Amino acid sequence: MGYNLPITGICSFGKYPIVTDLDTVKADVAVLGIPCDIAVGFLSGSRLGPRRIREASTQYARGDAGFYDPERDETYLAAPWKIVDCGDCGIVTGDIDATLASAEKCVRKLADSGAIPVIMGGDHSVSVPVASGIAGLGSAHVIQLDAHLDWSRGVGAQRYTNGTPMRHISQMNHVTGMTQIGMRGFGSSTKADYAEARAWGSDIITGREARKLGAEGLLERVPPGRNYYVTIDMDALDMCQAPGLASPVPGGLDFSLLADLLEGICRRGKVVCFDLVEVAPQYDPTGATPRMAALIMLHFMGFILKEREKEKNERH
Ligand SMILES: [Mn+2]
Repeated sequence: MGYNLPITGICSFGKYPIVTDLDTVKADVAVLGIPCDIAVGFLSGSRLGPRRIREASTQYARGDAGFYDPERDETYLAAPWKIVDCGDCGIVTGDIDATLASAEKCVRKLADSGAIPVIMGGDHSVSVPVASGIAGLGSAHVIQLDAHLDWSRGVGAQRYTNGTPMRHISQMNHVTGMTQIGMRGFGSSTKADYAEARAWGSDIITGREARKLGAEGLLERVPPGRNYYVTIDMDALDMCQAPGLASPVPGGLDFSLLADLLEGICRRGKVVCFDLVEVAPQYDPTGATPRMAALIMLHFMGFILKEREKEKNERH
């Protein structure tokens, strides 16, 4: 086969091995796409997120050697850590209930396998089956990075939109609390939604506060020592850093703050699952958004496994 260059071969996430039979996953991290964007009210297109993120990610593939980061002077994701790409869960065109049920089943299989599920949306409705799919991992504190609160009641009889996931997730028995970071912008959510989220017990940190606090200050607001499920809506980032989205908003976080925060979260407790949603690549002719998404995923996977590495070394 010759050299395994990024431009050759089959386009899996990070060029990691493909395992599409979810009953046979044996890995430390399992990447899965949920290409569903039928819950979006305005700009659809995030169904193409997983495909474009995979394509962008191949450029960075480093295989068993892992990734050296000169800023942290660490090598991440090197062997023997095993990462696999499980492809996409099945979706049912036009049927949100069937699609989310399919997604939940897939996420549960990954969680049961012992791998850390890493999920690519799709619109933010896919976080509902992600959160319910990891119920078997025990109680979890949810950390949401987003421009929007996503605590709406939905539209008419439709309870699932990309503006409702956090309300659904708050009702799950295994969810013990929530830190919501990055909220901002005119019309992001109603005053009543904010009041209800606060009354439920959510800690809401606006985009302006987040930039002021920095990663260290933000981490102090996260309850320590918990299992965390982290949901990254790419519109948490400033729209100039990630314009290919269903609902881009200015005044957001930049990559360095986000990366420092994700690294700190891994030290604060145990990240058991994360998802990254809302990349709609067709609105970004530069291709920067799926590229940013791929790099955020690789960094976060690296930070998570680095902490597990340190734990193992301390035990020996
Ligand atoms: Mn969202």
